Amino acid sequence: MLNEQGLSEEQVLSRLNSLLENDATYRSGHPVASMSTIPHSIGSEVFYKTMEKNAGRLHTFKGSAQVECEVIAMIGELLNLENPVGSTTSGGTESNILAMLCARESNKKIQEPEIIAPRTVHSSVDKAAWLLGIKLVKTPIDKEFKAKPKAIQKKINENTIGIFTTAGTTYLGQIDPIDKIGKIAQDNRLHLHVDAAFGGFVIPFLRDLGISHHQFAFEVEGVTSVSSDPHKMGLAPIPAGSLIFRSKKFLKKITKKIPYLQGASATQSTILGTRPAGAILATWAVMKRLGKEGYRQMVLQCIENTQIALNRLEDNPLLKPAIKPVMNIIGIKSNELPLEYIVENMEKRGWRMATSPKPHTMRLVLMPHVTVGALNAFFNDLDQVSTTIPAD
Ligand code: 0PR
Repeated sequence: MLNEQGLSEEQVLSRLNSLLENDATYRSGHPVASMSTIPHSIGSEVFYKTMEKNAGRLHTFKGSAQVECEVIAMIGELLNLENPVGSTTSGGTESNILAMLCARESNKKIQEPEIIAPRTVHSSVDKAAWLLGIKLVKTPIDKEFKAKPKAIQKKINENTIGIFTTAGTTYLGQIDPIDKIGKIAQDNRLHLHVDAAFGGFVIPFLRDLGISHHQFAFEVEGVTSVSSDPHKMGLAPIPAGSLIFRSKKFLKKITKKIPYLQGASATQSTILGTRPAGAILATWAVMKRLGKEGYRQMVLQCIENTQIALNRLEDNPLLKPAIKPVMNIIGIKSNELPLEYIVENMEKRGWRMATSPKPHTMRLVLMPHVTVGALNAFFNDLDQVSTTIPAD
C-alpha cells in the first residue's frame, strides 16, 4: 500500500532491509549456481553516479553515445571482428530477440519463416520465436551435448531463415561446433547467430591462457551475429548485454526511425526506448580497468576453482560431471539418489540450486564470487546429502 505521508529515510531503509533479508548475497560466496556476480567496484561506482542518463536519448547524452561505440569496439575485438557494428542491450534475451528479428527482416518474402537450433539453446530463443511469429525447429545433439551439424543441415528447407547456436550453453557451458555450422550457413546463405551471452567473456581468455582453442565468433566466416553479456562474466552491473553484427547492413535491419527525436536519438536498434546509459558507462569502465590481462586472471581463477570442484566431485562415488567441463560450469549427475531429493535437501541447508531436465543435472557455475571456502562448504553439504538414504 502507498502510504499517505512519506516515511523518514531511516524507516524506509530499515523496512527495505528487513524485506531483503531473504535475498542471497554474493559476498557470502553463494550462490553457486548463478551466472551473475558482484560487479567490479568501478562499475558499481560509475553506475551509481550516472543513473540519470538515458541511452534512449543519445542526442542529449552525446558523450554516452561515444562511450557506447567504444564498448562495441572493445567487445568486437574480443569476438575477432575488425570493424564491429552493433548495440548494447539489456542482456542475452534482448540480444537473441534482436538477432532473430534481423534474420526475419532480411527474409521478408518468406511467409512462414523457420529458424533451426539445437535443443540446447537458451529459453530466450523460444521466447524470441514466440514473439516474432517464427517456427523454431529444434535439432538433436551429440553425446557431449553439442549441436550436430548434419542434423541442422537436414532441416534446411525453403522457409529456413537462420540458425541459432550457443558458445557456453546454459546448463553445461558447452560450445557448439560453430566452424562446421558456419560452413552450412554460408553454403545456404543463412543468418548464423552465436549466443555467447556467457562464453563471450570466457572463451577468448581460455585461448590466451592456452587452455583451449575454440573458433566461436567472427573468425568463422559464416557467422552473422554474436551476443555477449558484460553482466555475466564481463563483471558489469545488470543490465548489460551486447549484440554485434558482421556488417552495417544487418544492423540496419533492426534499426527504426524515431520521428520526433533528433541526431543520434533519431534511430534506435534496441527493443527498449529509455534504457540506462549507466550500465553502458559502467561496462566501459570495468573493461578499461581490467584490460585483457585482468579478464585473463579472473578467468584463470574461475578455471582453477572449477578444477577444485571437480576434485571434490571425484571423491564422491555417487555423483559425476555430465561432461568434462569446457569452461567454469559443471553439470552434476547423481548416480543413485534422485536428483530432486538432493536438491531439496541442499535448498533446506540454504543453497540456491539450479537444475536442468536434459541432461538431468544440477548446475555449478564457478563465478568470481564463488570462493574456495564456499565451494568446500557446498561439497561438505553435498557429500552428506547425497550419501544419506532417504527414509521411505
Ligand atoms: N543465453 C544464454 C546462453 C543464457 O545462459 C542466458 C541466461 C541468456 C541467453 C539470457 O540472458 P539474460 O538473462 O541476460 O537475458 N542465463 C542465465 C541462467 O539461466 C540467467 C540467469 C542469471 C538465471 C542469473 C539465474 C541467475 O541467478 O542461468
